[in-house]
Amino acid sequence: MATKKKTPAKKKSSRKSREKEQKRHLLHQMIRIRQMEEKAYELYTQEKIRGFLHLYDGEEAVAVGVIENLQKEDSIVATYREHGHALVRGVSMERIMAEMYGKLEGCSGGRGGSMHLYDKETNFFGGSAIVANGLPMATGVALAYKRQQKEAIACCFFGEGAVDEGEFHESMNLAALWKLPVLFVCENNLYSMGMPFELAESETDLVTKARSYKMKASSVNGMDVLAVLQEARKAVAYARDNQQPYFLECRTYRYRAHSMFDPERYRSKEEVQEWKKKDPITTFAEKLKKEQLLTDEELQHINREVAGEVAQAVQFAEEGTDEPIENLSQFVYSNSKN
Ligand SMILES: Cc1ncc(C[n+]2csc(CCOP(=O)(O)OP(=O)(O)O)c2C)c(N)n1
Repeated sequence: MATKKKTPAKKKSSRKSREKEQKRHLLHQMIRIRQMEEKAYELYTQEKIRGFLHLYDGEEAVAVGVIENLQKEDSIVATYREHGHALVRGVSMERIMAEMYGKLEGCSGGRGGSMHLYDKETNFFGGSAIVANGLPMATGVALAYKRQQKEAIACCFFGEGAVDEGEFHESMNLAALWKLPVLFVCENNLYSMGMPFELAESETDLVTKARSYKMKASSVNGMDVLAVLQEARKAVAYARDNQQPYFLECRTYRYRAHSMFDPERYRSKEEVQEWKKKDPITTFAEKLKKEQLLTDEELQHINREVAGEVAQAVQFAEEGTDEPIENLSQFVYSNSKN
């Protein structure tokens, strides 16, 4: 049977509807992260979530824009500020929330908590409390992929605070020297706890720093999801096609305190407010409205739908199982049961 050729007008309209779908998907993903984090904050103040909690509000465009470009077989290594990365990678909000509650149904069986989300299904290798710890892990994963002749890449997210650490330099050097397919994504939110970036670095141009390892590198506005999406697309393709590392700096900002114990004496409220004017979600929603790809009603609908997902995740965590005391020594010693 002869296939009908699409007329230019039809082609244009299907391109437009694909574009609309993708842009709304990006917005939806960022809203999912934002609402989940807002709820986590609330639950922490109610002592439902305990231990440390590092929230990602303000930085959503980075995780969403980068992860959108990854394939299923690629892997992700992140930091303790990783709820959003796990979520957009495909770990369910229910399992993330249950993990924050320390319940058995959590993605790390309730053993990791907020900082140690892990999921084998989606190649999500955590979640780690140690600054810069993800870089050598991702480098090792990429080395394994290369030796197994897989097409996959390892994608590593870390803050600019990690750039001071020896592990950063060791990993960058080996990844470049051994030509490993790692995408190093630096989420430069300007503060490492209370330490401003410019007081910690002799070279604040991170692209220059990365290039000193003969690594291809670029920098992007991390508050703009489309800019991140496009730059990460090039970076991912480069790493995959050339079997080489790539360093991508995303310039962003965290709205909340470093963790839940931080009086925030290192910055002013005005500074935070200024950054909020560049909010990745509201600016993107406005842009879509201007382009007539989104209406106010549709935005409300997305927000309501996500609120329902959050409520369901909380219920799942509330109803989850506390680990029995007999399990206390499990996974601790190599000769223990299980
Ligand atoms: C090796 C190590 N040194 C110090 C700390 C204490 N610490 C925890 S978070 C943090 C700040 C890291 O900031 P950055 O890497 O910029 O990431 P962000 O928290 O801004 O996302 C520090 C110094 C740690 N966890 N590990």
